[in-house]
Amino acid sequence: MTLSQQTIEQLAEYLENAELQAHEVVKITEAHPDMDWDDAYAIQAEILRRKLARGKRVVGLKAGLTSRGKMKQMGVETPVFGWLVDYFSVPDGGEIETARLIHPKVEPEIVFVTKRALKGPGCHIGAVLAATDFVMPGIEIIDSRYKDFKFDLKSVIADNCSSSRFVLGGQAAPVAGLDLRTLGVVLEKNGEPVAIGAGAAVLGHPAAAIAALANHLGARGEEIPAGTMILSGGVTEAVSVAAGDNVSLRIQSLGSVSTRFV
Ligand code: OOG
Ligand code: MG
Repeated sequence: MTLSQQTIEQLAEYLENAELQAHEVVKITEAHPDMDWDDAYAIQAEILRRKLARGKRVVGLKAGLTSRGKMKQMGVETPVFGWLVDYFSVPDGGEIETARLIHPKVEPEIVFVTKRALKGPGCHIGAVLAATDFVMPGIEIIDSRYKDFKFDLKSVIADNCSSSRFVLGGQAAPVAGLDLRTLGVVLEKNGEPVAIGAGAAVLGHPAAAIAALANHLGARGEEIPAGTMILSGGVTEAVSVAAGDNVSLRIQSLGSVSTRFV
């Protein structure tokens, strides 16, 4: 850690205000080039502390930057982890108020729900599959608070990995009998396919993203509790959206999910 508690609190307020007021800000590493990863996660945790103090609840976790497409698009190499709170959740087919967001993008995700706790270090895809209750399709709406959606890893971690909204599809599939690597993923905007991929784009196997999250939390003495919903990371690069757009996601064997930007 290189930042004081006071600076961590100031940066958390700066980033949370940008989210709540839907305005973009200069990335925090400009003023704090020496901040480290622990500082970044401490700012992220402080934003969550502020929300919990206002009565918000955590409803899920996420891994991000887990696919080549995403890493290449954002110019970074390492997965990142964040949290999802209650008001991020949008029902399947529901509307998203674009004016409340800055410059939203959508990405197709394979979503896990656990039935047993997962703890690192040493968590692997076998443990993840054994602890998975079911998987579902999910659209994540990311909305970096940084100018032009450009950032470095520490800045994006502090900004809770651009988290903004998510939409879950209603069909819950058990993982037994599914090969998550070869599941086809088609993201459509206004009826046109705009991003196409398969599960293996996410770290070779989407369960590896969940194992990486368990190992990240394990290094901090924490675990993924039973019954946790987790976004495993965009399968393809993210696609910009604007008011008027309809977005739907189809994942082979997992059904579909959609949302509208108004
Ligand atoms: C960071 C968040 C990435 C994913 O699935 O890769 C993410 C970003 O690209 O803004 O949620
Ligand atoms: Mg994502």
